[in-house]
Amino acid sequence: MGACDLRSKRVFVAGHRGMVGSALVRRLASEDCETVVADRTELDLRRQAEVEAWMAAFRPDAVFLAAATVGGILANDTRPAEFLYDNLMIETNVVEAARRTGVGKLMLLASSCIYPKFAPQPITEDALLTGELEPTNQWYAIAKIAGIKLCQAYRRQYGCDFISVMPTNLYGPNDNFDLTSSHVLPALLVKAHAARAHGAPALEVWGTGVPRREFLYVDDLADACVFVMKYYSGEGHINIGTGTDVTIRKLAELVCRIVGFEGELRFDTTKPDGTPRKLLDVSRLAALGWQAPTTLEDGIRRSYDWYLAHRGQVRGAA
Ligand code: GFB
Repeated sequence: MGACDLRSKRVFVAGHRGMVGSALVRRLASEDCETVVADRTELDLRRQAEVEAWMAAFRPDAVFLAAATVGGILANDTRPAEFLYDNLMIETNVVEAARRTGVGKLMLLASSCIYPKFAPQPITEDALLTGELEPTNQWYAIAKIAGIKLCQAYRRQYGCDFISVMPTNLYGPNDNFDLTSSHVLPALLVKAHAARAHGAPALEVWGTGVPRREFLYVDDLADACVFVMKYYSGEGHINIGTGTDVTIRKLAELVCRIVGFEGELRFDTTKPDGTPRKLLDVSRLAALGWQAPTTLEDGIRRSYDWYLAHRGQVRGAA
């Protein structure tokens, strides 16, 4: 186990239609490897027999496990069974099939919401399982914690080079812009765009605006994942973030400035705030030699440009 050279390798990106998977496919285009993907119509990752048959047929050398049922705070809170069942099944099936077919290296992508609700900030990797989870996303968190543990268990028992990374809140091209299931950043872009277009006096922001969040542009995440895949091997998971965070109020103000909406912000405190803060400690990643190149402002501008160019095709577009 050790460094993983992707040259001439067949690399499976599970979840290539999602925001993260599609960014990984874009990033891998500049590596000298063969990227393989499977459409949802031909492979349902929640079905063990389908996953095992597909993996046996395609025999990838490396796997990025970026497939997951994901969503924002409301989707997590209202669809607990899907978030738990889908994610447990996807992880278990892909990890076991990877072992059976001799995959040389696998990376599982988890999420910063696996950490305790009141973890000391910035959150180091060691904070895992040291306290209670945030209730709105505990179902997703439990599934992702199981995924990390799966990778560790397969390392210990079978010697598989399976690793996991913990991305912070992500945004970028191919994000989900449906206001009922999206994360905050795409939601604010849609709302600010619609508010400007309709000359609305105000824009509604969920919660108090006080929580703090860290945001990583998804192409930076993909670059970090490829970097970690190549140069890291170990039982401990690695945080991936920018190392800085903002309040939701500041984020909304920044989005409004970029979109050109000049009305006021109205906070809907009947909606949940979620965890007060989740800023990742990224010193382990920095020590390996990677840091995020894209500023929040640049990333939001690029996301907004992407949204404007693809508005006709995305769910929930205004
Ligand atoms: O991005 P978000 O949905 O997820 O919400 P979490 C972040 C913060 O933004 C919360 C506020 O305090 C929301 O109340 N917010 C303000 C909004 N306006 C809006 C809006 O219009 N839409 C949304 N969605 N939020 C998720 C977890 O937590 O983070 C997932 O539920 C996952 O499991 C993801 O881990 C990264 O950051 O609170």
